[in-house]
Amino acid sequence: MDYEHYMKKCIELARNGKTSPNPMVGCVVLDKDGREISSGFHRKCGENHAERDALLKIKNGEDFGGTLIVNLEPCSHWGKTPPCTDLIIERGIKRVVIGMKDVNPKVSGIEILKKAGIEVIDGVLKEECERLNEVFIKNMKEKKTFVALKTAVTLDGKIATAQGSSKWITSESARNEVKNIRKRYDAILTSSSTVIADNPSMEHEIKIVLDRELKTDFNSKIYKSGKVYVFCAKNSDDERCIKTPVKDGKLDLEFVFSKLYEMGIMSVLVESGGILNGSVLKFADKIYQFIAPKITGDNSCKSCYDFRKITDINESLKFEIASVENFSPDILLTCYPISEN
Ligand code: AOF
Ligand code: ZN
Repeated sequence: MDYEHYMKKCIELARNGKTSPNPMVGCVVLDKDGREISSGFHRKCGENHAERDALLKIKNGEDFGGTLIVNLEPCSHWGKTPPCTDLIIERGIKRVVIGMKDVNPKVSGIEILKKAGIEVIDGVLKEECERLNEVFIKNMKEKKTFVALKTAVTLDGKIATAQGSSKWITSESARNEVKNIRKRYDAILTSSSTVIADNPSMEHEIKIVLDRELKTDFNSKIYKSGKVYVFCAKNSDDERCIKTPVKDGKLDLEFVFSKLYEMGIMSVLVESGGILNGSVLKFADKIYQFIAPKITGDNSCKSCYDFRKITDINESLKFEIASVENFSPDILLTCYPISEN
């Protein structure tokens, strides 16, 4: 049986959900002869889990002796919804195929299914399933917000000319992809310098501006839509402002990211200039790097990561490139830091 095919389908279904802080989960059900009879996904935190969504669409009995495929170990606890293992057992499913084990300590679904005499096949497309729920995994294991960084550079790694001209480095198709990427994150984050230099609107439900001195004009486009929070070192009566400690002359990012987690923001996409990008690198779980086939000029052009001085190339931060995609004429590299960093 080609379970990988169905697991891919689960992953695709799962992506339809806007589930934060919950995981993205999709499910396919086959009857006892291996024919697909139902599918479902988790739409939103608090609503039915993928398994329940798929099973409730079919008449009790049709799925008797069938196989259930799901990208995450079924839950076995009472949360906002009842345990999925109860329903799977009740429906007489005889085999459950799982992508990855749940990192939520409350869940021990595999054990419970096995005890009920159900065959469990675990680890099908495990890596893809873990990538799908990388935010949930980080949140559960580390109790921290997942930090992604997006940048768009020229072949010589520049984001702007010395005068700050940066519109537009990448093509329309790349910029459209940025809109898709933003949708996957609970919030986007930028700096006062970017707001002042580019006056972007950055469409999103939740926007974060790091503005130590409160230099930005609150009439700038970014403040016109969505919910905006401003991290600053000054006292302010404006309810959007969050007083933040300063470290080495800059807003303390450790504080910022832990505050975001406290606020229930499980993932954030940083879109800013070289200085903030450089400081964020230490926290970045993932980098989206668009590259445009252009060359700007000399060293007066702005570099995309103003990080640190090093003398030995072995000291550089190292990444794994997870994918290379074409957004012609540009490309997108998706990178993950290597843990030895
Ligand atoms: C989901 N959707 O499809 C599956 C989940 O509070 P609850 O009842 O929604 O439970 C949330 C937990 O259930 C979640 O942390 C995860 O461990 C498990 N499985 N969650 O939101 C799903 N299968
Ligand atoms: Zn469940």
